[in-house]
Amino acid sequence: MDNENLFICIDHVGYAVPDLDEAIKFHTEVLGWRLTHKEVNEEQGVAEAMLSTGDALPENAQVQLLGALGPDTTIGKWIAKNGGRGGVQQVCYRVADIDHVCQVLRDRGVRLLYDEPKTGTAGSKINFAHPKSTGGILLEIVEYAK
Ligand code: MC0
Repeated sequence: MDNENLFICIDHVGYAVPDLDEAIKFHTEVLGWRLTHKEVNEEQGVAEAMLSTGDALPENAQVQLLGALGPDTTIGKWIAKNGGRGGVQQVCYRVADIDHVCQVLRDRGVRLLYDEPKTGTAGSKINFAHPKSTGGILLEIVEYAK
């Protein structure tokens, strides 16, 4: 098997949170993370916040807080299944070329959720590997907007 480096780094760990404002407050005021970005992604059903320890383009892994836009969204259902509590919902790997990486993973038997990447944080391209094909972890793959 070709052992090229598919992933640049862990981009972020995504936490599902029942209350986004409360989670931002805890992560900034208690844990000392810095809020760098907030947006609503209707397609994914989330209001999200990115937290960093670095500047502009993050060199260190970030924390992503994911609040549900409603009970029937992915995050809403995940929290309900988790007894109303938040928790680690995903780990995200950063890549340079998402089409290439997704094709390599498909060829190796990994189940990608989307045929084509969708839009993620700050105009990035994203896809997900289903937890049933990764040993139980929901893996997001992100290519930053140029
Ligand atoms: C479900 N399962 C998980 C899981 N979600 N395992 C690990 N991590 C998770 N997050 C497992 C369940 O335990 C169950 O296993 C099986 O998968 C089916 O669960 P389900 O509750 O029926 O869930 P589904 O099938 O409705 O949804 C799972 C699926 C979904 C991965 C398809 O979460 C999805 O579409 N995720 C990708 C999109 C996403 O996460 N969007 C929100 C973040 P058992 O063994 O009980 O059968 S948006 C985002 O992250 C963007 C903004 C960004 O970063 O740019």
